[in-house]
Amino acid sequence: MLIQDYNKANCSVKTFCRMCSYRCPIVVNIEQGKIKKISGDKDHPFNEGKLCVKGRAILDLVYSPERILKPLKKVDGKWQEIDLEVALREISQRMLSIKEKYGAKSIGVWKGESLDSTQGDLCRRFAFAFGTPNIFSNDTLCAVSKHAAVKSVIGSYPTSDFQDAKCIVIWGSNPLASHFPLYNKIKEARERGAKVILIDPRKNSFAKFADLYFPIKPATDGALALGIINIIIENKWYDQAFVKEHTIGFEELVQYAQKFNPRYVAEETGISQDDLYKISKTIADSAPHVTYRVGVGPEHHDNGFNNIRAIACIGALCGCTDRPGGDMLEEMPVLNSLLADLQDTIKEKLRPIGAEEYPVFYDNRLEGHSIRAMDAILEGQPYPLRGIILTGANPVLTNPNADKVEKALKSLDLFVVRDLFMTDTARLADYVLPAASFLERSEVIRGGMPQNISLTKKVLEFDSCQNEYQFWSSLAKKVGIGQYFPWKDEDDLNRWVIKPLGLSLEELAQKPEGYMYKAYNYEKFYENGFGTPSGKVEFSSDYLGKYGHKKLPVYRPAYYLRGKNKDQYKFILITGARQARFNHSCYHHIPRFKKAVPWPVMEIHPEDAAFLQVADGDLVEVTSAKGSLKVRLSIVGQDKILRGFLQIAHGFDEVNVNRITPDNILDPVSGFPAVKSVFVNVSKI
Ligand SMILES: Nc1nc2c(c(=O)[nH]1)N[C@H]1C(S)=C(S)[C@@H](COP(=O)(O)OP(=O)(O)OC[C@H]3O[C@@H](n4cnc5c(=O)[nH]c(N)nc54)[C@H](O)[C@@H]3O)O[C@H]1N2
Ligand SMILES: Nc1nc2c(c(=O)[nH]1)N[C@H]1C(S)=C(S)[C@@H](COP(=O)(O)OP(=O)(O)OC[C@H]3O[C@@H](n4cnc5c(=O)[nH]c(N)nc54)[C@H](O)[C@@H]3O)O[C@H]1N2
Ligand code: SF4
Ligand SMILES: [Mo]
Repeated sequence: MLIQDYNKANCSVKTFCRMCSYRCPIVVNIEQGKIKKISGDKDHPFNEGKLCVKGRAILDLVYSPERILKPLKKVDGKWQEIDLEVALREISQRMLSIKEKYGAKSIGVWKGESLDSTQGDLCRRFAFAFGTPNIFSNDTLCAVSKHAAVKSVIGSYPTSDFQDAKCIVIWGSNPLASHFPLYNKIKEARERGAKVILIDPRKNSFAKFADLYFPIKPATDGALALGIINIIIENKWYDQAFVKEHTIGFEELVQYAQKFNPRYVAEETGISQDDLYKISKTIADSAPHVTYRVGVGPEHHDNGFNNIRAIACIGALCGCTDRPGGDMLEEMPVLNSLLADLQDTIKEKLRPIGAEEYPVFYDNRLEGHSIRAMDAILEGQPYPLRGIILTGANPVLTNPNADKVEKALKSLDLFVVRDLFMTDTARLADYVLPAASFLERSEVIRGGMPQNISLTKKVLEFDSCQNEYQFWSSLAKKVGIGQYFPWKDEDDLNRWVIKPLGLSLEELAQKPEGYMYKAYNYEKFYENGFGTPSGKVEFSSDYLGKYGHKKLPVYRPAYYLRGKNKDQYKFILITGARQARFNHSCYHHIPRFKKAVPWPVMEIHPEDAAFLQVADGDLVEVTSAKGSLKVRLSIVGQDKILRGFLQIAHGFDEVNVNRITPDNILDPVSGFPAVKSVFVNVSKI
């Protein structure tokens, strides 16, 4: 059924929630073109009808009275409504004049976390066709570091096989707040007898579902992982046949890991020698049915890349890779790619901002570094960046050093923002264009189940709210690259995307449970090897060595532990712990969410609070090298956070923690910023 038909009929449509990237299956009930109710799809095996608190607020998003429904242009500092066609024409003219003056690469395209899969690829396709390699995204802070780190060891990023797992190790993640469907799967695995281990400096809300919780000093996961490796090797608990046949660099790893004796590891991580032994033994006893999940916790430090590499080595050592109950290596569907015809041409000619400094990041994501983009805008180095078309992102709240982000974005010759709402980022733009929500588009997605793809349905439409396909294809025509968007409409594009599957769009649309393009096979390495340069698991990586990085997952203490500025600052601030109701800066406008959590609080240990002579709920000033922030305190339980460490969530506009996060302390391999180990002082107001 088409959107036109929904307008007339009373019907229910099966599609997917995209209030976060999990895409839980939903049923949308429509009466006369208006959505009356959305509920979880009980028939779908992925989540059996369960929705999280955000998934139950979809109507508050799509029908929010605060939505921008008309294109806006800033004239003399004030917003004026403008016709969509006129806005697109003006934007295209300004893009072309920037291109003429500075070259196409001076225009950047920026996409945020709310757009992925084909939606993200449309942005990339537009950029490449326009002739710029400068795509920026949330990926400068999200998942690329861990994906690249794990990929350097086992060749791709695994999916956890919770179904048969006997042990699940969670490093710096909170599935209850951030990964609702996984939380359900982990809970079920535990009911079947799996041991769940949580390693986190904060006893986060998931801890009550873990069998063992170990508080770790931030950014020391690498030392812990190498300590575990050392014990597993010394006791010969590793999978000797697997290591012999399928890995390289083992001898070097054995030698290096010897440095990580239990005493040193305990001192460095804060985890006792007994607990170190307990973690190692639990993993070894359950191997190969052990899977691990690395969250964003270990990523946001200046040594995260190698810490995560060390974590990945444990699973490989114990033979858990691509084995039942371990780390599954999914095979990707063969689909038509929106990038295949353009990517290589661009790659040969142009390097995006940040690619020279962070080539591992570039190799893994083929995009620019969004933090370095701010320097390019303000200083013109390595070349000027003068225009940005941004969609589905809010970097003033989500990139580090917000004052600098604002200053940079304000100084652009052209800044266009597409969003559903007037955000702190949109306020800086020359044009704000109303964007369609996920219910206003149809897209091909990888489902939550392995090797499964599905089609989401467009069930709603607002005039002037273009979806990504409509926007990029209409802008492409106006800047003279319309030939790269030959599809008649979104359905036509989706039809082309799935063509290699030998399945029609109509057939896919009729499979709300999705289409499993291939049955899952374990132990593919016997036949295909691993996706690394050598085809083996690489404990030592020549690829990383080639760029001047350490070949082994060498543990380098984070800057905050290395002593620099140690006397100047009293505390280390962790930022960005997820909250169930929000997705970064999203959904704060929903009145009942705003009422429940009006502002972020700063978590503090009771003894630190006593030392500062502050009480629960007090307003304090937190100061870092980048600025200061007034925030209310929450004195948490003795065992909830390590002494000397604090935590503030991100995404709140009035108390934007990224005003005080540094944009100049970055992991040398991945370029990820140390937003979870910020030196700060706290004073009472
Ligand atoms: N509700 C909600 N869900 C979300 C999101 C959201 O904004 N809201 N965002 C989505 C996105 S884009 C992402 S990337 C994911 C993130 O998902 P997760 O990685 O699960 O993020 P958090 O829930 O913040 O959990 C991170 C944990 O890491 C801990 N931590 C901090 N530093 C360290 C460290 O050095 N080592 C260890 N071991 N732990 C550390 C923190 O205390 C925190 O408990 O969530 C996704 N899901
Ligand atoms: N200090 C600190 N900073 C962090 C993190 C942290 O842990 N600590 N986490 C980082 C991580 S992992 C991530 S992923 C980033 C996220 O960074 P961003 O991607 O910038 O995050 P959002 O706040 O989700 O911004 C999404 C915007 O898209 C809009 N939007 C929603 N749906 C649509 C749509 O369908 N189309 C369009 N065009 N717009 C839409 C929303 O209204 C919102 O304004 O934040 C990062 N920032
Ligand atoms: S976890 Fe929640 S927000 Fe994310 S897709 Fe599922 S119901 Fe929607
Ligand atoms: Mo993220």
